[in-house]
Amino acid sequence: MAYENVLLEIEEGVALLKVSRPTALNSLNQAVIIDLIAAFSDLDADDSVQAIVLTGEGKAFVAGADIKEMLPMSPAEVRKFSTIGHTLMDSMGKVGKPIIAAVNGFALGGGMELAMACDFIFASDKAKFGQPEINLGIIPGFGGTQRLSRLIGKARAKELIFTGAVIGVQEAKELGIVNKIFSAEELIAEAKKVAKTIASKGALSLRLAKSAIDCGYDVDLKTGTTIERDSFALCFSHEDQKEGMNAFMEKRKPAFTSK
Ligand code: CO8
Repeated sequence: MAYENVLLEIEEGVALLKVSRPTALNSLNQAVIIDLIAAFSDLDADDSVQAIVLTGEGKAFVAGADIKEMLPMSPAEVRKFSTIGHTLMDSMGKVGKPIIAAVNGFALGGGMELAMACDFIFASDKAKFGQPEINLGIIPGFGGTQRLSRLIGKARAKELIFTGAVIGVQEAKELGIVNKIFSAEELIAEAKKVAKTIASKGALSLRLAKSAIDCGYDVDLKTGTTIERDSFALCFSHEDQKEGMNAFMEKRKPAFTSK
């Protein structure tokens, strides 16, 4: 499918998806969000893709939801807009392939929420993070009040959201928002390298690992370990399990076919 606001390259099992609205720092208007929903749905269905890297074109990852578009909205219109945003963020959790955020610059408001909806975040030394909505007289509306507190704890999330502070990448790493920092020049290559390592694993085990972690995260331990046990058993319905274990016994590298 053709998209107007995202760019897509696929190479060796890895999709590089770029939010591309650089004149407005890739801010998320409804058209960008609809393109992202379509792109993630297409990538989920594409068997040639095993892992996804999400980044932004130019100096921003995503500088938030589009303030100009939101300004005149009524509560009913903004609720609809928020619903589209939630649909995007929730759908990313349902994509059965790992999604790495490669945050190249500003990840503010809806941009930080988009990064947090990925499976993990790598960032360049130029990246900046924040939930500055409070400065606009609003609150995060694409899941930030929920995902940030789950990621870094309630009290730290409250400090960031109440102050609207924009923080640098070192602080974001210390808080546990960012997994790894790379130079701006190396970020995409390094994110693709990790994505290629992931792409060499079995598709079913990747999907089951992602869903077991995500579905188990918000439930009690007993329910979570039950989800894990059943997901683990499902691995044995698949050729990749035989291939992985046979390869170990035969002292060779596994060649997963994901059939
Ligand atoms: N929306 C619309 N346009 C934007 C946005 C945005 N979020 N961010 C930047 N732009 C535009 C600017 O207006 C400017 O346009 P123009 O050239 O036409 O004047 C262009 O991008 C370049 O921006 P700047 O000149 O401001 O660039 P600077 O390098 O000087 O500053 C900043 C960069 C610091 C990132 C600055 O642009 C900024 O503060 N942006 C806004 C950040 C922000 O507040 N984000 C949160 C938005 S609210 C939100 O995300 C809520 C999410 C939940 C929504 C739920 C919906 C229901």
